[in-house]
Amino acid sequence: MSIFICYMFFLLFSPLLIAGLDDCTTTWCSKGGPTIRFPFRNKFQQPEHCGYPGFNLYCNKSNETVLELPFSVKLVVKKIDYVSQNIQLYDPDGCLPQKLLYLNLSASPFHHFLENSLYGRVLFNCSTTNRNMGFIIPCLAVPGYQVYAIYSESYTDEYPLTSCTKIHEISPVPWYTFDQNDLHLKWLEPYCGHCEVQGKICSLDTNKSGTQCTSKPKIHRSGTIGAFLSVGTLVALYYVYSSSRIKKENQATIEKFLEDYRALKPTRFSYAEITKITNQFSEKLGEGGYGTVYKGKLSNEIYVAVKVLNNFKGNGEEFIIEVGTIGRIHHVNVVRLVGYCADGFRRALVYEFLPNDSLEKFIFRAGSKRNTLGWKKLQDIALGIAKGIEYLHQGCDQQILLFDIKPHNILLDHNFNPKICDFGLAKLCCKEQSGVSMTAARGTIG
Ligand SMILES: *[C@@H]1O[C@H](CO)[C@@H](O)[C@H](O)[C@H]1NC(C)=O
Ligand SMILES: *[C@@H]1O[C@H](CO)[C@@H](O)[C@H](O)[C@H]1NC(C)=O
Ligand SMILES: *[C@@H]1O[C@H](CO)[C@@H](O)[C@H](O)[C@H]1NC(C)=O
Ligand SMILES: *[C@@H]1O[C@H](CO)[C@@H](O)[C@H](O)[C@H]1NC(C)=O
Ligand SMILES: *[C@@H]1O[C@H](CO)[C@@H](O)[C@H](O)[C@H]1NC(C)=O
Ligand SMILES: CC(=O)N[C@H]1CO[C@H](CO)[C@@H](O)[C@@H]1O
Repeated sequence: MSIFICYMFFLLFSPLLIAGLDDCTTTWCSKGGPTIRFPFRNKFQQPEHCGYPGFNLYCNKSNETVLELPFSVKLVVKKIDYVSQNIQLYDPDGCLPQKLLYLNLSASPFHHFLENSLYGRVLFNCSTTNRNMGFIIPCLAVPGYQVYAIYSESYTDEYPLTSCTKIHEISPVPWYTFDQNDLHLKWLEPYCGHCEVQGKICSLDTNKSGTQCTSKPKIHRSGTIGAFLSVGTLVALYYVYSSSRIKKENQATIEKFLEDYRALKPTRFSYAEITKITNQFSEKLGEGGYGTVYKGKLSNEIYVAVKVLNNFKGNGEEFIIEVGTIGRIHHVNVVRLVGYCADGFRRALVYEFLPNDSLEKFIFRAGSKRNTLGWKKLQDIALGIAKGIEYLHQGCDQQILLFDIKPHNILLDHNFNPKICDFGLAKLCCKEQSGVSMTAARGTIG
């Protein structure tokens, strides 16, 4: 019986061993570096048929995995997700904007990750500091000159451009690209994701024109196979089996993580999508000076609160600040921005939905039963709010000052953890700036 099991093991796993002898086998530039396999190949180590045109990687002297994009833009590969078909890159020199000046994806098989929310930018070289002008690109500065990036949609007459010269236009990229030194790209061709999901091997087909998905390479079985069934082989096979199983489990964990990670980035929605998410704005949650909040549902059973901004004043900078800063903040005590909508003049912000309403309801509307939450819970809530504020003041790249802290703007999740929301009146200030002058009262009474 045990011999039979062993034999089955051998039949199942010997193809894996034989596949290991193929010259197109998976490689790495360094331990823990991204795996290189079809459609990618290591262009200095593997023959051309191992990869798909345009998917050439190489290992540089410091064992980094390098992808060369048109035209001569060399970026280091951080991760490759073969199932979702995307690749994460960064600039080893820490100045991605400079690389973006020369990037032209139309001549490569790759596309930007969030293709429906790309922004073109115009770069200006300015001899004075213009605090409100846009993103500063520190790595392009020279003494006495700062370089600013401005969304090309909005730059024309709204910014003070005296003492600035326009130096470049950058073709559209996702908004976060400029401050994260990360470039996420995806590829649609060749389509191997379905093959990867099944744990099969994707490769060029025999005509070298398309791809094929094979479960295992062909092997020739002969009567002499039994001779290989030595105890040693079996032990080795068992290790191959168990380690490949562990690898698969790890892979699944990573896939899950990447899926969640993608959901962490705010998505851009069209107005039509917002209408659909909110089911024609059917469930109103609240209303304020800023606009109206509706309950909504994303396709994957996630509930959201959609704030449709109505008194949209100014040049959109406030909206950009909210999306650009709050969108990047992840703190348990700060409400999360899931997405946003900027469709013509219509602007909306999409936040995570918290089921237990605002703190105000529990403190003020509990009627005769005072302190329905209990002192312990109230203390936890107060501490949570303080942590959230502390994080906004000290923990982010840019200090965020809130001017509208009140029970109304503290939401509670199902465990009554507090989350700060409503940044409509918040102000951003630089770390060095010590004073912010505020003369008028802001916000609504609460
Ligand atoms: C390759 O290795 C060198 C040497 O450490 C490093 O400076 C460079 O940034 C690496 N990356 C690229 C894309 O050349
Ligand atoms: C790169 O890898 C090779 C072999 O794997 C190793 O000998 C070499 O020291 C590595 N170089 C660096 C800079 O880590
Ligand atoms: C990008 O490259 C394509 C062809 O390689 C060319 O037609 C196009 O004009 C280029 N775009 C830019 C912005 O340079
Ligand atoms: C900005 O202008 C100054 C003065 O002309 C120049 O020295 C500097 O290189 C410019 N910066 C960029 C990024 O072009
Ligand atoms: C390869 O090409 C031949 C002739 O062009 C065609 O008959 C065959 O179906 C092709 N095979 C594949 C797998 O595409
Ligand atoms: C008071 C109140 O509304 N509590 C609810 C908070 O959220 C959890 C989970 O949704 C509910 O079970 C509670 O009833």
